[in-house]
Amino acid sequence: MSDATIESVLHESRLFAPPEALAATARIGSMAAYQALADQAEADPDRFWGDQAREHLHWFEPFHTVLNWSDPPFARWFEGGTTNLSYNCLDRHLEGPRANKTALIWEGEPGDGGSYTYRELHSEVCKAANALKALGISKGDLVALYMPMVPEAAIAMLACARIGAPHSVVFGGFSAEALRDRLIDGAVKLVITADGGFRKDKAVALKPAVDQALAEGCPTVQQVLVVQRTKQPTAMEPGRDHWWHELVAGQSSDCPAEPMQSEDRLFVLYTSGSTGKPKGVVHTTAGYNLWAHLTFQWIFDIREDDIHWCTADVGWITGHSYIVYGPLSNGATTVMYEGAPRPAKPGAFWEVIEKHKVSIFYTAPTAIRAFMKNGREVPDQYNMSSLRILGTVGEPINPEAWMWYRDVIGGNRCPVVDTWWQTETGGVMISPLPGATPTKPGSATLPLPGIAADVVDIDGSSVGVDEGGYLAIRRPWPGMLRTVHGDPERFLSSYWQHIRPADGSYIYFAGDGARRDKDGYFWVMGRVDDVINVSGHRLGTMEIESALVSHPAVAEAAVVGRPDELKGEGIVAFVILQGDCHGDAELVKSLRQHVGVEIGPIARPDEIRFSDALPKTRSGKIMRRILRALAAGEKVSGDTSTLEDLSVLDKLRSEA
Ligand code: 7RM
Repeated sequence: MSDATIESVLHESRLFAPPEALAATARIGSMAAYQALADQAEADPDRFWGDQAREHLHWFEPFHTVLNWSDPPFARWFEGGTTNLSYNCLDRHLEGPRANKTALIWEGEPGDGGSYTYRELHSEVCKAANALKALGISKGDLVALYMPMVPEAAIAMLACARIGAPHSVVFGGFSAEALRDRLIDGAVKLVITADGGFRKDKAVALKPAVDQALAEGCPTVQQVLVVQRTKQPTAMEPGRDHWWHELVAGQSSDCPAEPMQSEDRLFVLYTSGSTGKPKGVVHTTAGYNLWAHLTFQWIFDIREDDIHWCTADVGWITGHSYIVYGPLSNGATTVMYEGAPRPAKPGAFWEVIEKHKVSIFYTAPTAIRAFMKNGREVPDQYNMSSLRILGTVGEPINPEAWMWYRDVIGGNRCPVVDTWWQTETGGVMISPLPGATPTKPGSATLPLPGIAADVVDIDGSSVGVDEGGYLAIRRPWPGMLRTVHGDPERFLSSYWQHIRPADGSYIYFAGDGARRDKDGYFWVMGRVDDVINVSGHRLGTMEIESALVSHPAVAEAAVVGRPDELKGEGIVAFVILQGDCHGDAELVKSLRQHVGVEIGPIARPDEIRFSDALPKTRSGKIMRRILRALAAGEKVSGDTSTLEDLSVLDKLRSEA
């Protein structure tokens, strides 16, 4: 048993019941209520999902079929219906008192900021949508966003959805190279960016990366729309580049939402897998909207006066679903913060909570571990009595961090919801319901109603209590990805061909390992494929290897994760150099920088070890298991009989 397993077994006996006051008022306020909903979904999924879709979304035209699963695993949900995500997030709130309710609170890093009511946000989105049309963007055209955390990011996403132009948000921390890959793969027509953003009290430029990506050849990109954020000097190419404040301000604030087919493409979001370049995960209109809406409502038990703050970046799925679409679809108030805690301001987050009276706070375990390290003296200086629910996402949370979060941030009053999900699932899949589910520190607890999650073996049979296996989903759900952009084969091989049931049915393979305890609670153990999770950011080892190998000094590279107290996982690269190259500190620096340029700073290896051989099987496959053990400083155990050259092991050991 690993330390982590021992730790979680010890914590299994600790149960935290939902606060009575919350259970009394929550939408789902008891385990019986949860079970009733889950049973209903299980007994008649079509009826369950159909009812939910009719209740929670506005339809221009009603759907005639809940789920078309005639060509599995390619699902079609709510066929025949037309709806619009931007309408559901804005227009439908304008009729009653919500029109003047705050929709978005924005807090800029330097201390500037502002807010938008639903009416104001609607008007800004309409103007931006008309600006997109003026730039020649129409239904079906892919628009990329490469943005800092400013309101225009959310406005641009909603404007795209409004006119039926799918968006592809690229995290602003990715490099020009990574941006270019995504622009080319998606055949993007327009890029929306900003001059820069504020990061750790400095203005960081963004537009030059767009210029660089386009200079190296992105033939489909015709125009660039640039938000002025930092006011730093920015080169603009006449005819191609347009300032947002010049183009958008003059537009009409009347732009009816385009009725979209349920299965029309809503967005593409790239995420790392175990092979090749990142995959463009495709989500579609109605199913994604429903799942973001429902999960937000269930998991945070949202109330009219809540102030919700999710600390993710809009460049990740968490930002899509729980900063923008889930909250706005529910008519909630959502907070968007440009900054991060930084040495000069370790209390930055707590200040935002105090200032805006945040009631729901959703962040990542890696952030919590960093706060723990600073000590409770920092958060203790702030009044955070407005908080009522705490959430975590992105990676397994160790019970210590969970307990600290509940105690120090939540004052032992607030339920902690540990939410397991993925870019591919569109919304949360396994999570406590704050008014119903007793929680155990470190467990994401139980699947949401309608989600047939299980832990299975390679044949798809459920494994026994406390036995490890693959985390899998047995039935389709509305928020599931529909395909991988431009590569349906990869969609099949990545998610549907790993687990092979004898009856030929399709089971979704999440890429994570997990176990269920005697109460049916899920304990997610982390990835079982070649994906590493650094501070909640998903990175493919192969992507980093390709980046390293593209450096002239590198002949071969193998990358693995190793446990890291703060980041969850750190990156270790084993590198074989070209004949005449010498592995010194200078080269380490240059290789790290090179990876930063190829992918982005988050992908830079923490450690680079030079070697003259890698442990390989006789068929030439790198034995990552061995490298992982070496990287973690553990003894290499298990079967090494397939190793081609045993002496490699000794060399790697002595060099470490
Ligand atoms: C939302 C998001 C997905 C991967 C996933 C897991 C890991 C996410 C949890 C978690 C344990 C959690 N999307 N993961 N949440 N592991 N407990 N609550 O993170 O596509 O970027 O990453 O993240 O490995 O497969 S993602």
